[in-house]
Amino acid sequence: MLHKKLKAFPQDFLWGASTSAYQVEGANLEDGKGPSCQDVKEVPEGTSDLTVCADQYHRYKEDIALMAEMGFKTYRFSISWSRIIPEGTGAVNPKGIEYYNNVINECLKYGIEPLVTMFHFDMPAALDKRGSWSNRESVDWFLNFAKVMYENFGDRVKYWLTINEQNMLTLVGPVIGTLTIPEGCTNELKEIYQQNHHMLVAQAKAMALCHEMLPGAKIGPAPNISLVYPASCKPEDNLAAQNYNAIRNWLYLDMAVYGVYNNLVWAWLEEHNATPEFAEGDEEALKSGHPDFIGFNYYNTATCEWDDGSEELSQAVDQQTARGEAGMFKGFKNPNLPTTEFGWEIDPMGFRATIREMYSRYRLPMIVTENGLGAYDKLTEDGKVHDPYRIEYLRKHIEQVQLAITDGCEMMGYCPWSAVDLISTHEGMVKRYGFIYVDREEFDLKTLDRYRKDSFYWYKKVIATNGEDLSD
Ligand code: BGP
Repeated sequence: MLHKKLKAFPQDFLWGASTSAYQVEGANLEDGKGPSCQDVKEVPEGTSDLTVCADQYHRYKEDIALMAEMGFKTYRFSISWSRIIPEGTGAVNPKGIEYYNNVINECLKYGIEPLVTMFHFDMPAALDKRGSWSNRESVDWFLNFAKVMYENFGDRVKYWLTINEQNMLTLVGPVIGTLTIPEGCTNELKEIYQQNHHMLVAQAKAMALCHEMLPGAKIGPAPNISLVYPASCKPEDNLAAQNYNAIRNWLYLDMAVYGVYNNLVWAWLEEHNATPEFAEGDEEALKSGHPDFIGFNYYNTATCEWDDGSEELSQAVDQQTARGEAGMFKGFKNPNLPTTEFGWEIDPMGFRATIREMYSRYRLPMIVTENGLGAYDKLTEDGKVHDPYRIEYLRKHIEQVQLAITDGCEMMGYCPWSAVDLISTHEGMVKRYGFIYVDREEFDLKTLDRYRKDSFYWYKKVIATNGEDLSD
């Protein structure tokens, strides 16, 4: 649709950026924090561990001051479960509560709305030992953690996100370092979708509890949504795209919003004897969630073609790689899209298409909780970081958000990844996303000083003009 006149971003649009606890905080075993699965995993060769990260635990004041300087309206960060409850269940760590109180208060001091992710890839290691999400009790563990957060922070936090990228936990758990399969398991697919089911129930219950305990707050899911294109206009490629859209995207949002399993995914799981078991009360619990909005991460679209099921397909490399499922779909390299230095396709127009599709399916306001470009940034001798490629990437994506708003989609905010440089899920420190450069290398911690990148000044102007001026 060509628009003659673009609609402006809403006056209360939440401009900000995102991070996650295990990737940014460091201090991973300090002040009573228990280890999470991220602290005990084997990190990919050549990449840093998660001991220090960007050291935000000790530098949150400086980081939040810089965010305030950029004019942030919101800061999306996550709360580390094992910093709050070191063993995952049981005793609460007062130092953990104190830390997040400080972060929240520091944000509010500058008028920055905290947007809190409750769970971002960091299951307490103690709970991993008890079977992680495979254990039915995980629903109660999570609900208890949610309650502790609502009790301690609910007087000030108005926006909550449940589980970051539950779809990626399910689809590419090993890449992120989160998949735990119990010994003796004979049907891995069933086990994974049982874990997924527990997360879905836990999420729905946490949303319902939020509404009960904090009537003024808003809560939503935060999956990674990438619209899937068919590789051609062949009818079978279109069916393949529908299959992958269901498995990758709609399963999670159909559940969060309507509390029902996507029928295509259910039929596929049936084929593999992998449908999850429902415990008593799950059906009602799933329908009781009712998110107030949808948070979603977008990096690029996916493309796939028909698969006739005759051969084994390669598995996904990471979050943004369309994998294959025999007889369902096969990943296809889209020849129309450029890629980042790390091989992820770049598709701003697909961002608009993704937003349009989500809005037509769910009719809920949406906030972008991640979007961004990972690159090898360089600090110059005079303390500058010239990142025109990031400015270009973000500009093109923000333009598409405005087009989607003009299309009639309700958008609440935009939080690119990431506020500050941090450790990537599996590609270390060298894959940088931040507006704020952190002076450290993969293994050499250097000064950990902060520097404003060129994109910092650019984003500051974007926010100051409420998205009207996107020029350099
Ligand atoms: C998302 C995760 C983030 C983040 C981002 C960039 O999938 O929610 O935690 O890391 O992707 O990915 P990567 O670090 O792999 O480049």
